[in-house]
Amino acid sequence: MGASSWKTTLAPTEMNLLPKDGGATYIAGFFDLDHCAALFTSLQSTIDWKEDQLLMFGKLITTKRKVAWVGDAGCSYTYSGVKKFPQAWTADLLHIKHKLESFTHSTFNSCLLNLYHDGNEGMGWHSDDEKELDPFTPIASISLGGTRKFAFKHKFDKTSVSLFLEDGSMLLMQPPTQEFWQHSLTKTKRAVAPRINLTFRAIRQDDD
Ligand SMILES: O=C(O)CCC(=O)C(=O)O
Ligand SMILES: [Mn+2]
Repeated sequence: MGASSWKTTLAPTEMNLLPKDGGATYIAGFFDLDHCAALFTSLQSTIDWKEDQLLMFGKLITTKRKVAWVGDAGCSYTYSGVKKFPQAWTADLLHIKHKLESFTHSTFNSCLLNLYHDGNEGMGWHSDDEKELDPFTPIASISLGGTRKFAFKHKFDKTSVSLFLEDGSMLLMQPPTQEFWQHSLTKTKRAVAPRINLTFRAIRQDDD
């Protein structure tokens, strides 16, 4: 394929990272670095961050990682056995949401925010496939702050794919990725800067 034909499809860095059963596209520099630093600071103070609570083996576990669930009124979300009610959108999040919506031609009504203080905090293998989520809308993931390793593992043949999510990047997970792949954010002993991740999602409100 000649370089001139790339422009009609995706840039080489924006190709599907998954070999089958879904699609994941990584876009470095979706936000420029000055904007990222400002967004990080602003999100730290405008969002009501809470430690996450997960039901594991019948016990309620509190994580060090902080989370927040933001969305349209009525977009409640249950994951790991705990029901979350949404905080209202902030100006920053609406700005990002609109940029993502015009880029992806999809509509998002909610966003899960995670704040990882250091490399001891990560997220284990899971799929974003809860019944409230519209399985036909992609999930758009924005990374701000320290670079972290993110991995996919196929549910059936265990094929794995990993990449580093950099400050200001966007990872777009297309249907039916959540049906066939799990993903995780790997913990690391490396010194890494704090990181905020935003995943924009579509909740099926009529199921609530
Ligand atoms: O922090 C990340 O990049 C992943 C977060 C994630 O998978 C989730 O919030 O469901
Ligand atoms: Mn996830």
